[in-house]
Amino acid sequence: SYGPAPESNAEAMAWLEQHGRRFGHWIDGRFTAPEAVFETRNPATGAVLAEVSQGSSETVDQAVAAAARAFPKWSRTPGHERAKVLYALARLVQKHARLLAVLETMDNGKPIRESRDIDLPLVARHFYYHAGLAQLMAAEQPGMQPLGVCGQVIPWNFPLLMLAWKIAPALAAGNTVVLKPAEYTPLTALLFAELSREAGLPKGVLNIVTGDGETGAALVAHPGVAKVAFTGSTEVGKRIRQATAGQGKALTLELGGKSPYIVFDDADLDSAVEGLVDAIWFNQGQVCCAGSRLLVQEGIAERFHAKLKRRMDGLRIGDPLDKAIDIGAIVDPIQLRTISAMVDASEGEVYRAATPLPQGCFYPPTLITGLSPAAPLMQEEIFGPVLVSMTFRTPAEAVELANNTRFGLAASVWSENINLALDIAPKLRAGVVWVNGTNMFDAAAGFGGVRESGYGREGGWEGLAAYLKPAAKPRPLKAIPA
Ligand code: TXE
Repeated sequence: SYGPAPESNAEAMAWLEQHGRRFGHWIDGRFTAPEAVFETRNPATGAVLAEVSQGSSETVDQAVAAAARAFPKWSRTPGHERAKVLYALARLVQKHARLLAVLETMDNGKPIRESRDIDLPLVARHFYYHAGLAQLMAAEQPGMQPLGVCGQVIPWNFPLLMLAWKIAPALAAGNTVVLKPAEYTPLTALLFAELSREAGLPKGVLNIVTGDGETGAALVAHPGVAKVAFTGSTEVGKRIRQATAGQGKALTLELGGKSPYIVFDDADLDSAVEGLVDAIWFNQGQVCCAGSRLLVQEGIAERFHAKLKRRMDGLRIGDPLDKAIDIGAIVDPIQLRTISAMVDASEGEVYRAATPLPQGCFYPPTLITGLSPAAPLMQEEIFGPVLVSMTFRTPAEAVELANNTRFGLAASVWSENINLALDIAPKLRAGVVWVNGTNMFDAAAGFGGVRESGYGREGGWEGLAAYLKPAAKPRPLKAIPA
């Protein structure tokens, strides 16, 4: 252990035990009896945490039916009443932040410092923000109404945060929800479901169906679902777009990325190195907008790589519950094998951090240089702690290389010359461009991609608008007294 003592998992284990470590789905405000269970494990130790249920198409039917029954009342509940429930949810997330953070870290393998200091505060912020929007909606979005039952499918890299991104706007707008968490990380969604009852969310407004891609596909295809929101791989996103195309369903997709991180020769190099640690090694690089493609100006490349390698060697890998850990476990051995195989097949020069690597589902921070722009690792999302690096000479070349990708989620530009940075930023094809920074998120700022990174925005008024449609009948205007 690097820290004084790892964060205690006692409360999280007690919660799991309270449920006999076996979970059904959350439908109509209660847990169903467990069915066809599968195991969810702690990737850092390999230990089974609990068994959860594999939702069938019948389960999805039940959940969609519950959400449809709850819709008429919830959609007509005044915005300020919906806001009350969202505020209560935000406060309950804060009250149980430690338990939620530990459970998240155990199920996902991410460092407790990240789940505690980044994920959980952003989750609470998302509910507070959308409570505010629910209250303002009638005034700000007159003539708009919710869509109906929303089917939401989320990934495993930020289980609770992605749940918040999906359900907070949906509920604020007056929709009801069936959400399917990822099969690797279902636990915090189930705990959250219990909190939703405590917060006073009426039964059926939020339903959680666990299971794998088949369960997700059944939800997406369900005729009772009016809108689909998906975050995950580009491959599955494309399949979902095809599946929903003929059904007239509203759709938002937040998919993969290969985001460029551009460092000019006049950048503050120490800050750029720190930013890069955050960009590619936050959450073991399992981040859709990870700055996974370094473009560094030729004249400083050697110096920058040397600084970066020193910093990589100092990163601490180990028990994710250890408060001093920088790098936790990879979410699952399957993902670990994928990352390993991609790096092993690379023709570049591979540098692995000289930091001690624990046994198990861990992968070291890795830097790969000497690849051509067309090399597979330059083009494909690795979704692990692996950075690829190349050099450029001129700003125009930096822009060309940065845009040489099928993705377009995020980008970072580092330069002390603000004129240069602000000239480059709008030329980058990406949903968000950060200047001298990275990974800056806020509930009020719409987030999303272009090209194969998906479309639609989550967060802000734009994100809320994705859960609304023009009202079927215009509201009669009250006569204005003369
Ligand atoms: O993703 P999937 P996986 C990328 C990343 C990673 C790769 C594989 O490159 O290495 O995807 O990860 C559900 N219809 N990202 O296999 O399969 C699934 O059950 C409906 C990037 O885990 O996309 C889970 O809940 N749903 C990414 C969710 O989709 C389906 C985050 C994501 O799983 C489905 C995750 C189907 N046909 C992975 N098939 C990001 N952009 O943040 C699967 N699912």
